[in-house]
This record gives sequence, C-alpha cells and structure tokens, in this order.
Amino acid sequence: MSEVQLPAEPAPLGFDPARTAVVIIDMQRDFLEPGGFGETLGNDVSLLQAAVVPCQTVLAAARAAGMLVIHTREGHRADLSDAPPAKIARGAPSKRIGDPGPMGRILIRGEPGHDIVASLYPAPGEVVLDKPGKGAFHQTDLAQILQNGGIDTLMVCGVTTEVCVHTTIREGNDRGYRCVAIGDACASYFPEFHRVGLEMIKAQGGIFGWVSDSACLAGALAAAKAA
Ligand code: TIU
Repeated sequence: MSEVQLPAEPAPLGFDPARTAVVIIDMQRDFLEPGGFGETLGNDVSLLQAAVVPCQTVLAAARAAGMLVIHTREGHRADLSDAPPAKIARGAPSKRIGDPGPMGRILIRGEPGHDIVASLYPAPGEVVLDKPGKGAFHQTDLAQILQNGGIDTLMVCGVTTEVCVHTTIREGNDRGYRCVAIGDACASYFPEFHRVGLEMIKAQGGIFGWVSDSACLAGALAAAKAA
C-alpha cells in the first residue's frame, strides 16, 4: 500500500501505513469501569464509553492494513516504587493509588482494573506498553519501538483526551512524529475538555498535530487497499 490520504484538520495528511502506528491510550477498566481509578477521582466513567466503538473501528482497520498497533496502560508497580509521591498524595480521591478496590488495587499493574477493557483487548503480537506517567514516552521504551519499526506518524486514540492523549501527542510532536488525534476515538470525563482539547491540537495550522476521526481513517485505508 502506498501513501494514503487522510481527511483531517487543519489539513489532509498523506501517510504510509507501513510507517504509521496506531496508539490506543489507556483503554483500561480502571478508567472506563465503575470501581476503578477514574471513579475514585469523582468522575462519571460512563462518559468514556463514547470512545469504545470508534476505537474498535480504528483497531479493525489497523489490523486489516497490517499496521503497528500499540496499546498503553497507565499504572504502577505493586510496591509503588515507581509512583511519584506527589501523584499518590494529590487531591481527595475516595481511594488512592495502591488502595484495594472492587477491581483490585487501584492503578496497579497485574490487577483486574489495570487490564484493557474486553472489547478492545490486544491481539497476540500487538505491543502492550506499561507507562507510569500520563505520556506514553515517559519512562517507557516507546521511542525505541517506534524507531525499530521505522515509524514517522502516530494515530492516537483513547482516554482521556486532555490528559494522557494530549500528553502523548505533545511528547510525540516534540520528538518529530506527525501525530493525529482520532477525535471520536478519544473521550474525556469532561465533554468540554474533549472538545477544546481537540481544538488546541489543530489550531494555529496544527500547532502540535492533526485531528481526524475513525470513519475517515478506516475509509482512507479501505480506499487505498481497493485502489
Ligand atoms: N489515561 C489518563 O488520561 N489518565 C488520567 O488520569 N486521566 C484523567 O483524566 N484522570
């Protein structure tokens, strides 16, 4: 497959699927299901369901096109040795990181709540990247994985738009990657933050990326395959 034309804002983007990774950020039970980290922070976790079907669309299209797929998970070691004290201490959550909850310890690797939701479960061979921070590049081997894969463009989905998706796109942009937020495949506990978060990426001529949507990405890949 040669260059694919993606309808996007502020301008269409040509990309090579062989040099593009789909990065699905933190579609974990801890953020999307009751009893997890997101709910301990006082959020209505049902708002994040909006991203699930669009993420499925992106995932199916990426798999069909043979693209590199990377799933990220935010979380910490069981002994919390990699969790900044400031992250644990901040706010007034109903439970803190590491506390026991109905899906196991909050935001701890290996616990049921830390796992990716069943509807978007990684396929064998897909990269699952554990990250301690909001950005997917911070203290991970993502840069090495992308370099080894010859990747120059990231299609980014997941949750939440203004926190881990934004941080990852900002990190990727600064490292020279062309970063596209797949808008409908992202979601936030704050609909206004989601909307404005996408606006911020594409303002000023695309100051740190592009914004497209799941149907555009799937359609562009399908059209390129048929050509
Ligand atoms: N994955 C991610 O965005 N982590 C967060 O903590 N997001 C919130 O919006 N809380």
